[in-house]
Amino acid sequence: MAVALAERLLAADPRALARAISLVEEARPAAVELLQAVWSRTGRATVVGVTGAPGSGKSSLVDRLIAHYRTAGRRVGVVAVDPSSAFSGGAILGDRVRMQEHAGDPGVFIRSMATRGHLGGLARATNDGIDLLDAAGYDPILVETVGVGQDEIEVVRTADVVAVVLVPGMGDDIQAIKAGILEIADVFVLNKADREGADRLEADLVAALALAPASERAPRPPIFRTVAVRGEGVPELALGLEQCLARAGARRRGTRRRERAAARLEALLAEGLLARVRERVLAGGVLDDLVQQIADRTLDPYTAARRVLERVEVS
Ligand SMILES: Nc1nc2c(ncn2[C@@H]2O[C@H](COP(=O)(O)OP(=O)(O)O)[C@@H](O)[C@H]2O)c(=O)[nH]1
Ligand SMILES: [Mg+2]
Repeated sequence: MAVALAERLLAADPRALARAISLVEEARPAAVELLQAVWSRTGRATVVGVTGAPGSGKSSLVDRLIAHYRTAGRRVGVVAVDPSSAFSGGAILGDRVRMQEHAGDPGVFIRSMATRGHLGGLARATNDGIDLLDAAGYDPILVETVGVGQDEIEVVRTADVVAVVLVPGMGDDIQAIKAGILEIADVFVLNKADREGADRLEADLVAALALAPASERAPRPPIFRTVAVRGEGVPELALGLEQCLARAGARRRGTRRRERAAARLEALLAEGLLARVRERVLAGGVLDDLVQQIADRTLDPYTAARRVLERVEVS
């Protein structure tokens, strides 16, 4: 079954792709076979991460970027991990109209994923989804995530290039969004530049970035102003993303890909080892006993963990 599906996927059959991503989301055993079968055909696409607060205009930007890449003749894949994503069929009329624009285009594949409820985690489902789109020949692959929460940041952190979207008047305080998200930006997008406060936001951002001195290896991220709903500034942004990729070069691409590979392998190992420990050491009430002792304070958690680990034979 997986082989036939893999063949259809590699031939860029959109129905096979949709099916494959569902298998991945549901963490079905067939998904593993499928990924194994197509793995050697992945790693070709450029992955562009777009992240920012809900409502900052990520989907609107992604929509305009799709149009930009389509004009250049590229086949575009989108994975949107955002509960408020326009691509999940948001109720706003404008969103539906935008979606329809690309709906009939075989050169565009858009998939939205829920932020919760993935067995094995959101990061795994998203990374697997990216690989499937990659195997099907979509390039670039745009990944939209809300820049809130560790899971969501983890998902885009290792994209080949990361755009962080900010909007004027967002709590009027750059500090509020500083944690974790400023650090992962290769490029900043000040969207909704048609609104008041864009100058102030840019000044605040520049001040915040000045605190972390730019080195040659990590230049200060460029800042682009956009009005996504009108497409203003989007060609400049797309060019900025290209330049960033070109400037960073093969070395950073290699580093990011190794980071992504390491994170994926470690996540699978952690999951697999825990399952093994549960099965081989903690079954038959052993886990409950240990938990009770820790809760009763007759055993400390460190000693408990050490005892369990001593009984695990890894190799
Ligand atoms: N005024 C203005 N509104 C925008 C702009 N970009 C997006 N919006 C609106 O902001 C809302 C949220 O946009 P959306 O793309 O769904 O944001 P997301 O949640 O980050 O994906 C929608 O109503 C958009 O029409 C912009 O540049 N200017
Ligand atoms: Mg969205």
